Amino acid sequence: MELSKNEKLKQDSGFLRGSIVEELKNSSASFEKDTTLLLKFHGMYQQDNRDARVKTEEGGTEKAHSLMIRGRIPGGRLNTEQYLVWDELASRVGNGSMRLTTRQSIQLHGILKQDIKRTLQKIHESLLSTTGACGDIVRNVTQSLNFLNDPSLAKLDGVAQLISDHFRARSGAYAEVWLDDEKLPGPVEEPIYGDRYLPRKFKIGVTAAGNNSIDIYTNDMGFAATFENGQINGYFVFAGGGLGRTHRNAKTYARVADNLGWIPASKLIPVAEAIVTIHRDFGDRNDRKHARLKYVVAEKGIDWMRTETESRSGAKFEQKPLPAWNTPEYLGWQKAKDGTLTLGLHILAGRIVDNAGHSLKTSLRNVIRDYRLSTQVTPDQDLILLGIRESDRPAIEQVFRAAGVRMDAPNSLFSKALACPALPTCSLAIAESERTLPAFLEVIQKKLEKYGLEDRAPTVRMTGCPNGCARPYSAELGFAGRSMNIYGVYVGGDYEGTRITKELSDNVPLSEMEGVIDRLFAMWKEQAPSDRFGDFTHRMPLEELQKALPAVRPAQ
Ligand code: SRM
Ligand code: SF4
Repeated sequence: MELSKNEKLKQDSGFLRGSIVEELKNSSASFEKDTTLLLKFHGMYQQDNRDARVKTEEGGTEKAHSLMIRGRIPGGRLNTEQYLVWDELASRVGNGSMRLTTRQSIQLHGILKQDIKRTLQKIHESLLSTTGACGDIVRNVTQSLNFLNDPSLAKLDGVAQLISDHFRARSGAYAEVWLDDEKLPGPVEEPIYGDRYLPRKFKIGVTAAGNNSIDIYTNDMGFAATFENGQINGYFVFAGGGLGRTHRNAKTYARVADNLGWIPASKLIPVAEAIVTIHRDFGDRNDRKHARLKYVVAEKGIDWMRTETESRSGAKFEQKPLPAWNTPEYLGWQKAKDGTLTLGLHILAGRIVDNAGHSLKTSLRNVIRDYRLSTQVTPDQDLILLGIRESDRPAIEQVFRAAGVRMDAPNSLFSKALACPALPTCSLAIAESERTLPAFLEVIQKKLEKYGLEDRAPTVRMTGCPNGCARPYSAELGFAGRSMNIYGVYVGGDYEGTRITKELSDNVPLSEMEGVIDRLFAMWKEQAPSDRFGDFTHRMPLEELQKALPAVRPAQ
């Protein structure tokens, strides 16, 4: 069978080189379309600000192209210098903001083509990279939060790093193109990926069993460590999770990963490699919408997946009881086990920027620089400052207070809410998300207060299209853009992140949303006020919940 366009492009790219070097030399402000597909493997997306158009000499308008770059930052851990490099680049070559992501990374938007090489070099000099942050490859590895500096959890630093390094592209393309390293003699090989890499992206999370600060079930593969005498003695292994879907395409769906069982610690890499290569060999290379590992697991079955993983890795899965999950609260000041303090800062939709009366970016830079702090980005788009001396707390508080930055958790609705960037940067956005979130949350908060339910605010997550980047399908209440000002509404996920939502409707106009939320909360208050919203809506039959929808909805 003939290869699909993407597969052929990867195969013909000379292990991700394509014509990037040549195009960097020309005067065009943008890269060719095919090249933009390869650039993803190098950690960047060509975008245009969809609010802005530049005037052409002929009097028309055209897109103003720029690049978004995303870091490879295993576990979202950055030392002082690394944070400062991203901060400085955001102001110098980016659009002035840093965007913390739902996979514990950082994105910079608005970088011009001519600045990209030097930008990547600066990141490389700080011992971080952007390689493999996007593309059909293993992406940024997420890791549970260790805000109390727990020595057991700290063992996961090495695990996330090991997995990240193991699945890093071996091709010399990144070093040659961006870092001016010389081409190595002989054919460059990708021992794990091969010349067509994976059929699609692959996401991995690492945590301690019982600690679901990473939304482990939404990953292609997850490892939940168990401990004996403070050492990792094994892992529960999860495979086949993912959220991306397309409206009204039943072949695509969100799915929670299956628990394959427990393996001893020594089998970590063989099992990880077995699962990644199952995706490589069985993922659908003809239909990118159906190419994720979750479809292989769903269609071939969990027993097949277990047996195939065992035969490729030589491991044997043991079936053991899984500890109950919880999601630790990290916002605000806390005392770590080594006597230092940590400060978890809530960053609405992950956007670090200075606004009038709220100098978040500048104050963070000053505090991190002056007190030599390390940081961890969270999968909920927040930032934890680590290693603060108790004696420095008053001065740090003063800096944040003067900058208008609050240090405690805002109300529980805002604390847990997520939104993807959507408009104006995301080329796939069909509705607003990040920009509309604050006003949207205000409406929900008022309804919670109306019914006296604000202490049990649901996790609310919003996206500008069905791809699910801010994990709306594992929220208690999710919204995914269907078209401008129209959203799909999803309910029934759980606070612990083990369930996928059900679709209440894929077609609710924003103008009707307040009424829908009001009626849903009224039902919740009347029928199960002591339950969490996600548990209540999970239990209720869909037809009952759909009575909250407006009588007349837009044409399908
Ligand atoms: Fe995502 C594509 C932003 C996490 C599912 N995602 C995109 C792109 C790159 C749009 C594009 O392809 O042109 C978005 C860039 C927007 C912009 O302007 O910055 C984008 N995704 C994000 C981020 C920044 C959202 C955020 O609010 O933080 C997250 C970056 C994570 C990172 O650091 O690596 C982000 N994306 C996710 C997640 C959540 C996760 O991985 O934990 C998902 C759902 C889980 C999953 O993969 O199933 C997700 N993004 C997608 C998809 C749908 C994939 C699918 O299987 O169908 C796309 C579209 C695609 O790949 O074709 C996508
Ligand atoms: Fe873009 Fe859609 Fe992802 Fe939002 S969910 S960032 S709109 S691809």
